[in-house]
Amino acid sequence: MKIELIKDDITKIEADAIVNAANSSLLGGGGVDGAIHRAGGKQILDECIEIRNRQGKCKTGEAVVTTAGNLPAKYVIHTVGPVWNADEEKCSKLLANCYKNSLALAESHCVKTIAFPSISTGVYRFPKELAGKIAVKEIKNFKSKILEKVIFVCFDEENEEIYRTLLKE
Ligand code: AR6
Repeated sequence: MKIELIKDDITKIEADAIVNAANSSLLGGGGVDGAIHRAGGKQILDECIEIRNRQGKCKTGEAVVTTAGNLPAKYVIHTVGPVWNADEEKCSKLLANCYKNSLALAESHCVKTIAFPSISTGVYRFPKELAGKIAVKEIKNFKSKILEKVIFVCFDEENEEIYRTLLKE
């Protein structure tokens, strides 16, 4: 599986799936979540509401999938990252689950290319370096016959630098 790094707005990425750093309500918010819902249009929110009506809220570490409305991607995979707190071990495990569950869901939808933002490193204040390490580790550990390319989409220079260093190791 190929791994790429770019500094961009994830809503512009032409991958089969892009991942959204959502919250458990699935009803939108700020940051990358706000950007995806704004650019993708009402269809994404309508599908999120359907999912909520079917299964309730999305728990931290879990993921759900919708189509991508007006975005160039085919799917949006919404995953809920942990809000950073003193329990580093628990937060790390939950963040790892976001990547694992998003990748598994992508694979079950025959996704070949997927783009991830740096989940939890904005409003949820997860330390960027540790979040990057977890993201890279989970992607490298995921063995897939379907997925061909994972794109890390960094929005800020600090994350870009962190991922650049991690991917060289
Ligand atoms: N493209 C790519 N990355 C982005 C974009 C974008 N358009 N916009 C922001 N980022 P955040 P979280 C980066 O706060 O920490 C929302 O309100 C940003 O620089 O979007 O998981 C949700 O509804 C950061 O590195 O998500 C939740 O309530 C990363 O995306 C809560 O925020 C994640 O920042 C989730 O917080």
